[in-house]
Amino acid sequence: MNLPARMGSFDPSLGVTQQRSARLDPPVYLTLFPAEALSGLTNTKPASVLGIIGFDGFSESGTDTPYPVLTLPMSSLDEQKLCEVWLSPQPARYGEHQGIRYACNGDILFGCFYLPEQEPDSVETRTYRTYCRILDLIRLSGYTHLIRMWNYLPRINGEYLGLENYQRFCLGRHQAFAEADYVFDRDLPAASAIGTGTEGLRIYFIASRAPGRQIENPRQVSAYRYPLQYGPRSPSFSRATLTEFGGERQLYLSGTASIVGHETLHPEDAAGQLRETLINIQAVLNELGQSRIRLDELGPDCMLKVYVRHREHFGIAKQRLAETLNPSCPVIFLQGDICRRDLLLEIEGIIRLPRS
Ligand code: 3EB
Repeated sequence: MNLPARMGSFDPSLGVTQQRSARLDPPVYLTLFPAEALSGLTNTKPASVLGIIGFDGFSESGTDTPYPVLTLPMSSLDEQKLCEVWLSPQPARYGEHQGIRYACNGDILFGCFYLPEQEPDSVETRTYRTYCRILDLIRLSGYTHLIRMWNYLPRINGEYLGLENYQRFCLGRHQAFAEADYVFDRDLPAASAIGTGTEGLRIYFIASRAPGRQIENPRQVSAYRYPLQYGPRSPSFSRATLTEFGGERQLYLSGTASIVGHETLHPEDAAGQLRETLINIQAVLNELGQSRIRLDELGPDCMLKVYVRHREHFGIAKQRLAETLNPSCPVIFLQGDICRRDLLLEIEGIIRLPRS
């Protein structure tokens, strides 16, 4: 596990604000903390925390923290158990809207939602209703631009009446965006859609007051233009969103896989899929023009999250990434199902860019 240097000296007795001014400078939105160090964090300056995302075994969920907390039922594959701590350079305000817990700070809104399984409703209906609530919240709150969505659903590759759960998820999401008059090549957020082991739909997201810039990958057909063979409604997400808030420029990179055009390459070859995925990520980074950055230049203020379908591919993924990346770039490895059955892995990222 690669960790930013600042984490090695993390002292749980320090408040977040002190911690930030001491080491997290300039303002960082996302940082990775050892899960066991969090108790120190939660007792101090909670208004600087936008939210926390934990993974399997994380014990904070359901507690009475003022900020949103979501635990994803996915195993971390590295020994060190980390969680995502979303921080705010300004004090945050907290609220709840139709079950969505959120934090906002004048620039962005960070929201989490957990919907337990409800038998009579289909995946598409549950997804549609959830997306409608999210779109409702961002309209009402003034943080009207969706930047990034993380979607976690059970049995993503499972099939019911001839339609996969992922395709059903895509139906519901598409309907909500279409009804909200989204312009698909301008307004779609970056996203990930990953299968987890247990029941319930879990979504977290970032929306902002200022629009981000949608970025597509010239090596890939835009997902929202995939042909019908992948499902009756195409996946509604962009390859990346470029944002600027709090004086920072960040690229939110969607889950990226071994797809060229619209087809999966290297089925059953994890190393081949990893190589193709990195080429795809570099292709998106190249779309940044003047501010383009090389994958091997990503530093401690970036983060990559790698999902592998089968635990046995963790070793090869970790090794190949270590050969490519700068060791200062943090990487989390999680076990999760990828939305296409023939995909073995997927990589998403948050990339901080030099100031313009
Ligand atoms: C792909 O490129 C791989 O449906 O939100 C990656 C990231 C994928 C997000 C989504 C799907 C999604 O089509 C799958």
